[in-house]
Amino acid sequence: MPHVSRRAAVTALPAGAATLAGAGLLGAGSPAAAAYPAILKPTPADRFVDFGTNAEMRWDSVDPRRYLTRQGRLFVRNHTSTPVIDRGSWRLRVFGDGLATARPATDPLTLSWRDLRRLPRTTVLSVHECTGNGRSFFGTQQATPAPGTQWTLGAVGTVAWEGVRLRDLFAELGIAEDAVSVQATGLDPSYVSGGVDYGPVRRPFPVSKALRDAVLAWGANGDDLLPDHGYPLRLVLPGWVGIASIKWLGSLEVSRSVLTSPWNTKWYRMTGPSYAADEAPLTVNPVRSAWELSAGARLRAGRSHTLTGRAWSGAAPIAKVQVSTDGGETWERAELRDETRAVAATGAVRGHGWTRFSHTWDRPRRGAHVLMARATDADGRRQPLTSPYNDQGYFFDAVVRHPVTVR
Ligand SMILES: Nc1nc2c(c(=O)[nH]1)N[C@H]1C(S)=C(S)[C@@H](COP(=O)(O)O)O[C@H]1N2
Ligand SMILES: [Mo]
Repeated sequence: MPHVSRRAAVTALPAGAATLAGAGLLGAGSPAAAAYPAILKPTPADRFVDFGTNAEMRWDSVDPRRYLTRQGRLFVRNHTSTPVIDRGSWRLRVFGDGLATARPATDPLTLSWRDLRRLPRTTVLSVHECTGNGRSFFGTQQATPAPGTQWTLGAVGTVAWEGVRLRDLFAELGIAEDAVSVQATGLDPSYVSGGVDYGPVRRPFPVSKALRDAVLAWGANGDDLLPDHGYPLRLVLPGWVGIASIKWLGSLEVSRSVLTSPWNTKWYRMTGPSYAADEAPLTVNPVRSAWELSAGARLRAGRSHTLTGRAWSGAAPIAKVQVSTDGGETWERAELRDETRAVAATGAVRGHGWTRFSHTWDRPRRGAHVLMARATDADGRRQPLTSPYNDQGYFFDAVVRHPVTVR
């Protein structure tokens, strides 16, 4: 792949270091791994919690006045490392027996950046969230830790994505009436784990989702994508688990049979004692909420505090948020700031983002308190009080107990 290169800093590393880090053979704590930039944008400690190849947004750094999440603030989830891709020589390859005229992978249709820019454009607002967001609470709140990145609640953001609808591209290229599956593959290095090379990050999804609202995005909130977020082009499947939105998109296979990849058979489906062996791959994100405060935040006694936060769902806008300042004994309705109409006013034409909420806490008494927020979406889905355990720690959607101290 001549058009995929590494930043100059990387070439200064000893030969093979990049490969080793990409293969996961260097521990996160080893000096070579620390020097290897898996993420290229700055992730300062006051805005991010750094997990090496992943970084989460700190909720106490969120500006309550800003609705959208700037790319500079957005969480990053990389299986390996961010590739630097030249947009001019980059091509999207499209192939498969699901095209109106079948094409093998060895003889794909190729689309350049300019080709895509000729198609009708769209902007779609979506809550962008990792399947494992909240995973750490399986351990800290339910005493059943799950392996994987110990995200708190910062693997989420709301983004206005700009690009073309996959539906419009398919209309242009022509797809077979009985096409059922689309496989999206990234251009990042192959993912190696436990000595197994799983190949490039890729995940299939149904043609029905492609035709409903899938977007090939080149921009976020009015800017080109940053390298870390998929430049020059990423797939966006609004409302679905983050892994569905393949970054650094290199190819789309359209098929008349159901495609699979380890990212929908091995990972990103529920596994564990209470799950069947044939659980469906995870698709729509659940309902969650977070306070714009650090865990253990200190608040001044003797005054009134306006507490703010956000709630979101992959399925629908948020209809209601209930809050408790006494660890769940009593609940009140929070005020919501972003009704559907207000969200549309951000300039996005379709989709939905999160909803900001606020609650006035009048002169709380000194001492330790537990804040809780519990959201319900417009489809009637409500956050539970506990999340059923699964081996990979996906979908922690329970109400989070947020400690604060008043003094
Ligand atoms: N090519 C590629 N696409 C990918 C990934 C990846 O590692 N490689 N990670 C996925 C996962 S698990 C998530 S949560 C989102 C994260 O997107 P972001 O880093 O832009 O926030 O991208 C998805 N798309
Ligand atoms: Mo993810």
